[in-house]
Amino acid sequence: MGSARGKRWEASLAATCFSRDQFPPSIGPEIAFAGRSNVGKSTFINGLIRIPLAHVSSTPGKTRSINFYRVYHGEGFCLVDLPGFGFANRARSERESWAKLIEKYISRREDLALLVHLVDFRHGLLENDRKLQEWATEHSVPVQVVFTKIDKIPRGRWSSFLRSYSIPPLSTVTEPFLVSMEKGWGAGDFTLFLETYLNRVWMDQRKG
Ligand SMILES: Nc1nc2c(ncn2[C@@H]2O[C@H](COP(=O)(O)OP(=O)(O)OP(=O)(O)O)[C@@H](O)[C@H]2O)c(=O)[nH]1
Ligand SMILES: [Mg+2]
Repeated sequence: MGSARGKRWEASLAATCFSRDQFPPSIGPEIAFAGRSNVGKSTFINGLIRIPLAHVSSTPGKTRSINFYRVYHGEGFCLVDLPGFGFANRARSERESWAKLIEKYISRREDLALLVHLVDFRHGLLENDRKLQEWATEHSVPVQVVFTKIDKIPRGRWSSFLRSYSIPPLSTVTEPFLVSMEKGWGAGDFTLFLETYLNRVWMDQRKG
């Protein structure tokens, strides 16, 4: 799968933010990755840029800041790693401040072009996932659903799992993607989708 992909995207860390006033000035359209703690957001970003820039951990709650990765491809864009939500083992106040930071980002960030909503394929959309979908819809932010860790489910059950999760309302630009960064499955298809999506965003920007 990796060999079918084009040139590797050059990327670098542009900013690490714990509050809204630390968000960087505009550095192109932003593709943000959101989802419950431990679904594999940071792993997915590393898989897309094909170098381990984002920190990954088997302990949920690893990413606590919003991290902006600048990608030098086409006209330039940004991959944004959001802290995970819904992790019960953190203090309530800490969870609430993360949720507020994520909500501020989603509701006020003008450069946000697409919210990639990652969901563990074993669990499907839980209450917090539905909440995220509602926020995005309220703020007219396009969402693309990606199911992660599909290697944990036998292949023969993928389509029935997918059907059971695809009950409306499900906000997603195209059909949900099924990926496993552990195995490298689905990264190429998602990259192609993202390049097409970004071409449209850049074209719209040029039109003003
Ligand atoms: N089996 C399997 N494990 C995965 C996959 N993707 C990520 N993981 C593992 O899941 C764990 C969590 O991955 P992260 O990328 O840190 O998850 P995250 O969503 O960024 O987590 P937070 O930063 O805590 O919100 C790590 O142990 C990864 O190696 C996958 O596709 N398959
Ligand atoms: Mg992370």
